[in-house]
Amino acid sequence: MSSEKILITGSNGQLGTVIATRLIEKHGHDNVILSDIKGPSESVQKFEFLDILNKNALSEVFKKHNVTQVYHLAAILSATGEKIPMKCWEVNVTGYLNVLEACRETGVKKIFFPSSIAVFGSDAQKKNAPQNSALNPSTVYGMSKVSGEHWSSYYSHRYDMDIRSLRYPGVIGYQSLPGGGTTDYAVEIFHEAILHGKYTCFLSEHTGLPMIYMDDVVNATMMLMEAPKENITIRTSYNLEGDSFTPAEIATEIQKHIPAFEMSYAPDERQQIADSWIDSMDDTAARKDWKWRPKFILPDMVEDMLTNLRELGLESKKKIYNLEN
Ligand code: NAD
Ligand code: AKB
Repeated sequence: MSSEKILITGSNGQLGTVIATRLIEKHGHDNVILSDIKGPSESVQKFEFLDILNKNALSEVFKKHNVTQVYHLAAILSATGEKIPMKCWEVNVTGYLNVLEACRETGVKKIFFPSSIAVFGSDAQKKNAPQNSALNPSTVYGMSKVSGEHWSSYYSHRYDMDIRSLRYPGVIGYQSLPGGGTTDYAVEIFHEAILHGKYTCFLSEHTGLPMIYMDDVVNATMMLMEAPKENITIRTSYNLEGDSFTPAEIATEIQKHIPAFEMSYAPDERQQIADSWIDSMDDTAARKDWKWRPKFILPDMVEDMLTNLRELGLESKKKIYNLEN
């Protein structure tokens, strides 16, 4: 069994719940410690209530469990971040610095930090944005991720820590619900298509954004974290591409499975955020350094989402929407 002790911050979120499952499969329940400010929805073997703004508590928990690796997933996402910008900066930047300092103090060397397409601003090349683009985001979330990328590089070089990072696209998965992002529509649309046969999208129909399927995100994260150290040439964050598409293109693909599905559009304040992001990015470095290749493009994602959400059945409808039947 694994000699690693892996702690996940923000483990109850959209990604944490799924990444935790994969890490537990690989390393065993005893070696994966979940943590969040809110309790888990199901009982888990090792869970700590842990606020990343409390640095002493982070150090105590790392020492208590002899932690060797941290997957730092706690954050406030783009749309929520624009409502509470100071809190977003505090959690995403001060919270990350607390994690880095607690790691340095307790000898944790290996850390995963998720960045985002939100690092790109409206001056970045829209299609196939290069790895080394100018990063001038217009959201506080994007600013916090640019800052996190620089701190990752700084701690890697200054303190010889092994910090690895990916610029995740918007993540689509059936396993969990998204938590306050601009790309959330691409998950909501599937739930609404199955439950009500229609969806009103908060982005306009031709808003192209980079997206990725949950299975690919988990695979990419594991591939990056397991790659030999000498293969890691980028210590800020790797561009990562799954597939890129618009709300209209998802709707058309859903209609192939649910012909009566109706899509309408009522763009809100999230449109401005999406407009400032790129359409797609160049992930040549990830492909070269640790052999990244996505498995899912839009038609595969749509088929897999609909199949799995249907298989989850009424139980999940009740859980997600609090419906009687
Ligand atoms: P999420 O919002 O679903 O989950 C974040 C979790 O962090 C929540 O469970 C929340 O309770 C927890 N949290 C918030 N403040 C905390 C604090 N002070 N201390 C401890 N925990 C706290 O987010 P997610 O979608 O799972 O995202 C995980 C990471 O991936 C984030 O860094 C996010 O920026 C990044 N990311 C996500 C996506 C996506 O589409 N989901 C895309 C790009 C990047
Ligand atoms: C968001 O929309 O905020 C996230 C992200 C792309 O970082 N899903």
